[in-house]
Amino acid sequence: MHQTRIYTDLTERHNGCGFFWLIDPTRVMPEMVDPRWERARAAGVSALLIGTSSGYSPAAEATIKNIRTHTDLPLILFPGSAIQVNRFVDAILFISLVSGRNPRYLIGEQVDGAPMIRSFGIEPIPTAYLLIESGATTAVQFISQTLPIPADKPDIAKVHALAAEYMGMKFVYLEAGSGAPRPVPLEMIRQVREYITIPLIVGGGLTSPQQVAEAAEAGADYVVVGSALEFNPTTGFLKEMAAAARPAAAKTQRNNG
Ligand code: 1GP
Repeated sequence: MHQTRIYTDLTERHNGCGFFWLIDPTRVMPEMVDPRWERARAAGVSALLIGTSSGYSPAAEATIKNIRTHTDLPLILFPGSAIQVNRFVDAILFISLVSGRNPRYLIGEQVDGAPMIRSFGIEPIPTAYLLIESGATTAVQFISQTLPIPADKPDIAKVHALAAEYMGMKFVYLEAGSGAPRPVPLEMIRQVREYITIPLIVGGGLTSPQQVAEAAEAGADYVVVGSALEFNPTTGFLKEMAAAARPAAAKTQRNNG
């Protein structure tokens, strides 16, 4: 049995909506140190997600190694493909792009990556990844050559999420895409949250504390923010964004109960 420590910590030990800060390792120089890394836990960040949909390199790996030495938060890889698996992370969102019908991203990359995950002793967290239409062609859509779920069709998102739960997935991730002009609709978040029992991650295009708070209130158990924290690289903004996730306090209790 593989380890489940990170997932257990994330899902049992926090109240309200958790906050994942997504860092794209290809956009940070390996020798650079972001002072926010050491402050992230105190700022209210639950874990750092490390991921990119645009290529990968040894420099990105050096960046991840560097981040590792500046935070005690869990580092969770959020990979675009198997070649991104590396030994410096604690866990990996073991993603299947279930909204699509491209076998490479449903099972192919997973078969390539699994032996490396095993040999590095990384915790795999089975995650159903649902790409939601957001008003633009996102990198994930283009690279994966899959159609996103229409934003006004929550019923389609619901049945994909339910099937994923029945397949044993531990998270459902509703993804509008990095830099999405429109985040995942609140009504879709609400309906999916009501329909399944596993935790729900929501990300893509959340740029303000208000948008984070709305996603949390609608039912997200974790929100993911990347681009906005690149555009505004202050600790104050990181704190504001993470704090905005918290008013949805009772929700995780409800889901766990
Ligand atoms: C993308 O959901 C994440 O995979 C985060 O998106 O960069 O728009 O915050 P943003």
